[in-house]
Amino acid sequence: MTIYSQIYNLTLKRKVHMTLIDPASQNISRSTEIAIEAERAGTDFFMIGGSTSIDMKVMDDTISGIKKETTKPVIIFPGSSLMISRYADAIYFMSLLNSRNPNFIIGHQVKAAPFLKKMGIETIPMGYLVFDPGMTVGKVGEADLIDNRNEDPAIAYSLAAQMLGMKLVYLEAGSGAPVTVNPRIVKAVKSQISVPLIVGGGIRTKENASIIAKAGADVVVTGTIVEKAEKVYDALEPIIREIKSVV
Ligand code: 1GP
Repeated sequence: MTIYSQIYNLTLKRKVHMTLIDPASQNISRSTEIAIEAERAGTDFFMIGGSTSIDMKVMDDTISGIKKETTKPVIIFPGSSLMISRYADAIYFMSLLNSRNPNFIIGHQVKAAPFLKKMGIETIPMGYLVFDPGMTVGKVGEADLIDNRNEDPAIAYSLAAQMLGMKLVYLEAGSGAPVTVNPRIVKAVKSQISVPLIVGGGIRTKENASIIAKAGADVVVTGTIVEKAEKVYDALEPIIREIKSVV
């Protein structure tokens, strides 16, 4: 079964949690340790990447290290065309639709496509939308940040993503954001699209996670929490339990 089918089928049954591990934030053995603890805490998928560009060697070493020690699928969450690895199970073939720079919409994708074809890795087309406050990805991705108070632009972008054939829509507040994407916006977008909806950025408590899942996120992503926590399992387990309990 493809990784996309696994994501899709799981979202039909319950809310899904993904753990983002950014190889730029720690060394390889710490990334592996985080993955082991996150799996023990019940995460469903690993997303490896971030907005700081990392070379293929670090991506290869991080992903092969994680694959050796864990069983959940690994999906690349690329910040550039260099962030690819043959060890991953799939890659988000993502387009930052609200970037002012065409490289983030289609440029990196064109560069990476021939390599991805050779690797034979599964590509999952995803519309990636960065909201105010945007944080590093907003700056690096030169995003024309989407208003976090007004549903209409968010709905229009999400519908455009789906109409372009993208199989996932990701609403992003930015890693480490002081606020999440507005739950009102999550709800409005969810009511308009039929592809799975991913929400991330600034989710650090089980209360936040619950609000975002109840608003309509099919997949909730957390990253910073595992980088900051001394005890990854203790920090993550209550959040994941909460997400999975939302019906
Ligand atoms: C960032 O949405 C992810 O791309 C996760 O954000 O690091 O704030 O959990 P956090």
